[in-house]
Amino acid sequence: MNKTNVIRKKVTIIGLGYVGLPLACAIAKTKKFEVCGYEIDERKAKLIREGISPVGDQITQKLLPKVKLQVSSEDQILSNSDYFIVCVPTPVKKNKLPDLRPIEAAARLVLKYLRKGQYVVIESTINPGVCEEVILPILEESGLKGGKDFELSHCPERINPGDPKWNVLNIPRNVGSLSQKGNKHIANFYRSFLEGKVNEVNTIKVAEATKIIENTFRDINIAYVNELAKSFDIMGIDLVEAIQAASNKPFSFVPHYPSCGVGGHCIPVDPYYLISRAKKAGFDHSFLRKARQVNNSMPRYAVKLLEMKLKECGLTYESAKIGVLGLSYKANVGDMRESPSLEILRLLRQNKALYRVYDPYVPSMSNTKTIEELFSWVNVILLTTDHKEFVALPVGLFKKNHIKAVIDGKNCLDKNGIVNAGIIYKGIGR
Ligand code: SAJ
Repeated sequence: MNKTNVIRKKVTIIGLGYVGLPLACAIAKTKKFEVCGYEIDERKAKLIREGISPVGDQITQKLLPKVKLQVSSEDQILSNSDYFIVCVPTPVKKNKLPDLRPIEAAARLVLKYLRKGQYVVIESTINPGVCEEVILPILEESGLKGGKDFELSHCPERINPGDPKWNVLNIPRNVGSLSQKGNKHIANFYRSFLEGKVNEVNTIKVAEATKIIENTFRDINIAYVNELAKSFDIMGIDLVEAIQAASNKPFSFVPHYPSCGVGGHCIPVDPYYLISRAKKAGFDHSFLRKARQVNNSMPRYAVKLLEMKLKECGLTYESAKIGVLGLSYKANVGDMRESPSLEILRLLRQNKALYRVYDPYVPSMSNTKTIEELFSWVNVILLTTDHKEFVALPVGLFKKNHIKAVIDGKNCLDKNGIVNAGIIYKGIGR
């Protein structure tokens, strides 16, 4: 019992990954609730119990050692919860169709402990329809009625890994529920531990659609500049400079930049959820599918540029020694999910290329220990992740190690400096 002897409501978060763990810390920080976490991976659960965050989230690393969390990989921890918040992955299968098994398994766990008067919130990214067509039927196997005996809500997560400004506390959120009354309650529940605005939308489907729209918007805009990169490379126009110039238009231009590919567990995945659900309803999102094809073509495009530049400097796959800088999908994080680097390495192996890899955020998968060690062995550089350690690389390092060509897959290196040093440089659209 806490000081005021008020019985605190129990919140159980299912899935303590990059979404669930920051959320658990944000709720526990208020001391208004008894906060529990169900984490299927006992190794992660043990680390969290020891106050060590398995996710590189700044808020979590700051708060975890200070807050009280009960964490277990046994599902009994879900018993007597007043709120369940589901934060499990929603990936796609190899055939790019939604893989709802994790979220169905989470729904079945909740079903086991579902009682009248409880609230179930889904934070995982899902397409419109998943709550009412997949999750609700599972929960109603209890004989209880959603929107009446218990509430089902969707509050899409918006965690942006590695973002120094936006975090679980200050990011605005949207929430939709089966019933208006339940939605008001859940919105106020979130307002009791978040600083950001909590917006109530009219239906659960609108809430499901918001996140999908946000991420599909990003995917098509990246595909747009990736296709521009291919035409500007032929026309010899620096697309990156053109986009930077277009960005000084004070309204209605949102810059995105070409690169060797689109990775992560959101942007390259979420559009497939919408494509698949709309297809079931009889609509073919040909534009979204095309955007996915363009973005999926970029790793191969980067390797094509590499082959062009090898020829230009008189090298072949047999004589070139390629240094691959980067494994993770995004700058300054060690997350390799859907990373373009992995597809690029597969293509290099297919061509029997000689290569070394270095990613400071993924030492376990790097086969060199330092940037200097990699540079001392290679004669060509292929950058695939724009980590801050790579962006700052001095041109002298390239010169000292007699690098013949640089393929800049994230357009983040000192192009002019490298060119002026007499080294062949090729970016993506640059
Ligand atoms: N990328 C480009 N060009 C761009 C932007 C990104 O090629 O102009 C590539 C990145 O290199 C990366 C991939 O796309 O491989 C995804 O990058 P991202 O910055 O979108 O990073 P994510 O996957 O962490 O996306 C998250 C998402 N947040 C949530 O889903 C809650 C997304 O909605 C955000 O828009 C995004 O962060 C963000 O804005 O940073």
